[in-house]
Amino acid sequence: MNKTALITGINGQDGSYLAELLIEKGYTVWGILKRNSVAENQTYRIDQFRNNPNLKLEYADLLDLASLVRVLQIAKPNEIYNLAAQSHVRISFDQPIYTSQVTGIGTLNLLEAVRLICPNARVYQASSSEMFGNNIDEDGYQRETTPMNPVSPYGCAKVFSYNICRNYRNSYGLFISNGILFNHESPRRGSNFVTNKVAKEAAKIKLGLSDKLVLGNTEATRDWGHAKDYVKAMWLILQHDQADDFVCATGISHSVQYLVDYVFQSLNLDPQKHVSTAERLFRPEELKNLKGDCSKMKNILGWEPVYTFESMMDEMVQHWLDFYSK
Ligand code: NAP
Ligand code: F7E
Repeated sequence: MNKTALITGINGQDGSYLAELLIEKGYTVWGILKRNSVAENQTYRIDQFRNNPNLKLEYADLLDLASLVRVLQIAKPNEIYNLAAQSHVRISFDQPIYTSQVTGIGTLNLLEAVRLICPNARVYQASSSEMFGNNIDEDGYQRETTPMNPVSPYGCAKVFSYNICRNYRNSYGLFISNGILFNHESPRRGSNFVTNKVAKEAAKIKLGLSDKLVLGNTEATRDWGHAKDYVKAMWLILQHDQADDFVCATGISHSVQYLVDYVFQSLNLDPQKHVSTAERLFRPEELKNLKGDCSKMKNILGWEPVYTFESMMDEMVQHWLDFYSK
């Protein structure tokens, strides 16, 4: 029998790739949309398969428990992927209460709805490397056992969600798994995240449409993978025979400065002529270094990424060159 999945955050970066993957695998996919006043903005990342008969969309919101109950009642999912969040770390300092409500309490609303309506469904929670903050194991990596010490309102909200998922798993025997994913990017990434900001602005500079790129902290390092590889990990986590928590990462870390140099060099541009920094783009507290050890995921679930940092950034730069050359 074909499976049914529900994705919260279906029109986000990850939700759009995950929906494509699940439809390819024969799932019926339900997605919830938070209402936007511009109808065209509602589904732009999923418009290319919007008319697929196996894709079903409903208005609902993680902050509106009744709407979650309504959607679970009609969708009757076997698998639920909770990807919805206010996911921007810098913005979480500007909107800490809203971020805590959506990214933290929103998860609890969903778990309560699951407990009431479909307790046999398997639930994936989008946990984040931001939960570790500046804790690093002695060998320089973060992994499932690294203590969590978040340094942003977003990270604090994600730790709450991670813990409440474990609590509901242990208390009620629900199948709830956390994927602790390190940064993952793509041409569908919001262009206010650093990889896509650099790719977009460098392409504009190359085409003579702009001259400057202004950044915050370029010394921070991140472990960047491709969202297409990471949604495969989400699916594998829910196919495992028991609920568990898994880190997903590449194990390779680069600085923001390295990212800038790589992208500008790939376009034969000199970053020193175009790139500057501004204090307003720094964060009140910075997460300095991320590098993940995903041996558990590789050994137990057999996950392997296809993209490299370089092939991912090349794809993103090409996307913006094509976009602005139309
Ligand atoms: P994203 O592009 O920002 O997508 C977030 C999604 O959540 C959007 O579809 C958004 O809808 C939806 N949403 C926001 N508030 C909502 C609410 N109150 N009710 C219902 N839907 C709501 O994020 P992403 O990069 O795809 O990440 C997916 C998940 O993984 C997030 O939970 C994120 O925190 C987590 N995560 C991401 C990364 C990463 O590097 N990408 C790493 C670790 C964890 P609108 O667009 O209509 O606002
Ligand atoms: O920043 C630095 C910034 O906003 C990366 C989210 O998906 O991954 C993401 O969070 C680094 C930081 O991602 C700019 O200070 C410098 O050190 O692309 P980002 P993030 O904060 O790591 C985690 C795992 C998540 O879970 C989140 O949802 O780049 N940086 N200059 C900048 N960052 C931005 N955005 N803009 C700049 O101009």
